[in-house]
Amino acid sequence: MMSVRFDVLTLFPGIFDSFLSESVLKSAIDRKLVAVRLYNIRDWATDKHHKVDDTPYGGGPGMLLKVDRVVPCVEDVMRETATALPDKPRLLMFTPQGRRFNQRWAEELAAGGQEGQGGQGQRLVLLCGRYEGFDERVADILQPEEISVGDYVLNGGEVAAMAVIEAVMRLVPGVLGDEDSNRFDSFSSGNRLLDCAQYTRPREYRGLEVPGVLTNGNHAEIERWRNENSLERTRQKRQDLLLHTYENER
Ligand code: 6GU
Repeated sequence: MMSVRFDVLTLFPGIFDSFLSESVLKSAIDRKLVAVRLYNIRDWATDKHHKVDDTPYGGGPGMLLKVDRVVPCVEDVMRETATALPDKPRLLMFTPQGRRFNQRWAEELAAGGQEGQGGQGQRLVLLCGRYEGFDERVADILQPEEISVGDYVLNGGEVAAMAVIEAVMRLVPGVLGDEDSNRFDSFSSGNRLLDCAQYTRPREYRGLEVPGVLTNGNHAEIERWRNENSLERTRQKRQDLLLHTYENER
C-alpha cells in the first residue's frame, strides 16, 4: 500500500487542527494512506524565553527565524524520520522566493511513495517560515527544495503547506473514492486543458438551460462536446496554458 507522510515544522501547529480533522484528509489519515505530524519549532528553543526569531543584521523591518533554532529542529526531525522509515525524506522549505509549485511537482512528490522500499512510502518534511523569513544560512546548510505557491505574500508558509499537502495527498491511490478521478484533472501530466463546463439538476434555472447534448444520452457526442468545451474554455480563460512558453514547462 502506498502512503505519504508529511512532517510539518511550524511555529503555529494549531493552524492545522481543523484542516486535519475534516473531510477527505481526515478520511485518508484514518485509513492510513496519509500521515501528518506536527512539530513546533519553538520546542527547539533552549533559552528561557524560547526565542525563535531575531532582528536582521544591517537593520530593516521585521524579524528572521534564527538559524540555530531551525537547523537543529529540521535535523532532529529528518533523523527521526530516517530511523523510523527506510526512505530518505525530502525537505521542502516554504518561502516566497521558492520555485513555483504546480501539478507536475505534486505528481512527482506523490510518486516517491510508490517507489518506497518495502512500500513504506514517501516522506516529506515541510518547513514553514514566518516573519520576514529565514536566516540565509538555513538554506545554505540544509539545501532544501525551496517552494512557493504563487506570486503573492502570505504571513507564513502554513497555508502554502496546506495547499501542497492537499495537492499531493489526493494523488495517493485510494484517497479519492474513484481511482480514475484525478487522471484527467486539469494541469495533470497529459492534460493541459481546463475542465469542461458541468451541470446538474434542475435542467432549467432562471431561463438558463443545460446544453441539450448532455441530456440526449449519446455518449460519443457528449465526449466530443466536452473536449471542444474544454478547449474553448481554456482559450477564453487561460490562453497561457495553450502557449508553449508556459512558465511551468520544464
Ligand atoms: Cl511558501 N510563503 C509565504 N510567506 N508567502 C508565500 C508563499 C510561501 N508562497 C506564496 N506566497
